[in-house]
Amino acid sequence: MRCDTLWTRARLATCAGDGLGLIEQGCVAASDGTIVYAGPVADAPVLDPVQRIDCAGRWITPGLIDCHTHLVHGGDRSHEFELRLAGASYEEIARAGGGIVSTMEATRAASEDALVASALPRLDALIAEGVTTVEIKSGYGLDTATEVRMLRAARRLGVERPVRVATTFLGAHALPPEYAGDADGYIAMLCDVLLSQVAAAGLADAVDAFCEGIGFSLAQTERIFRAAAAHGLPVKLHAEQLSNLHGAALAAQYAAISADHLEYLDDAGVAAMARAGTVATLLPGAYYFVRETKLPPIAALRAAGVPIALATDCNPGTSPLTSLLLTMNMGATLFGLTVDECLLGVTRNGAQALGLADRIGTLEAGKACDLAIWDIERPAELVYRMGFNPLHARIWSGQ
Ligand code: DI6
Ligand code: FE
Repeated sequence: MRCDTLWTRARLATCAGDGLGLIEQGCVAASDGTIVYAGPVADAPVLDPVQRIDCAGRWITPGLIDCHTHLVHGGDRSHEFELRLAGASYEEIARAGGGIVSTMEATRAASEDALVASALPRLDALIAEGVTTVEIKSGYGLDTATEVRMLRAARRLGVERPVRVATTFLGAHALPPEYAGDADGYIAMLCDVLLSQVAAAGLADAVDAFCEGIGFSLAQTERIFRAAAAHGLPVKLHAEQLSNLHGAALAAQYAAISADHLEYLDDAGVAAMARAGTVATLLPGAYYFVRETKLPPIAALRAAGVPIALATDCNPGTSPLTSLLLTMNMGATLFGLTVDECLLGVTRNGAQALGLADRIGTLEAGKACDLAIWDIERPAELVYRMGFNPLHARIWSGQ
């Protein structure tokens, strides 16, 4: 079989089938950016590659997937970090006009070029650790012009760098000051005006909302979900992060691809997610940064067979984190996830959380050739180390 590139003498964590799908003597072959073979050398068809790359026993995993970020935004919130160090809580700061609304002001003041320029170093940090797909949400504009500008900036990041960008419309992230006291009016504007514009311009791959006491109610979230469905867009949800509003169960009812955070998720929510095939995206960076103490119900999620994804939640308020490797370490250390769960959380299950399970997330024929090649002896090292990057090479779409 003729192919563009053959990576030989590799050890593979295919992340397909059971567990990590480990193969000691493996190879990967790709043509036109797509994997044509990934598996044991012994079972490989006769391959006639244009280019042959000797991996000298290094490990290959699927390119990593960060399935929940707020990478595009203006400004930072290091000042609020200092206030929190002095004892203020995240919710107190939010209610006092800080929080998401302060980032909204900085984002509204930034041009599209400025948004791209400020996001690039964060994106580059992720890429440097083998990330090949990143989800990016809007939600710091909270008006038509800025939400659209954020999504355009997110799309442009996928042109400026060799990375796949999945965009998510998060207009329902916080109530902008213009709509103070009229959350329903804001939701109506999102559903009737802004979402139509975003959908018509092809700027969003999914729709998200912040269902929370300091965010939007269950009823308001449901209106967003209905509008998303009318535009044929899949939904996901920030649910049960600070309290239990039963958002995950509502999301499951709307066949959400993921429900995210989930510290306060209850058994009924777990069962609803299991029935709907909704991925649980856990965000240990936010848990750590706001010093949350309530753990997501890991044992119940496992028992119900809910797929678990892990992501950075990179955002200026609750998770200024740009390392998916450290996220895995936190998933293991703070949440008690196994090495296999952490690695599947940033590969196969991350892909499912984006509705992209048919294209990325595993090393299998037919998937995009997104690879991370690591200087490690065992896959567990990717989860075990803190602040160390063993990436040897990163391949995106075969390049
Ligand atoms: N939950 C979060 O942790 C972030 N957004 C959300 O809905 C926080 C965003 C911020 O504080 O800027
Ligand atoms: Fe988030």
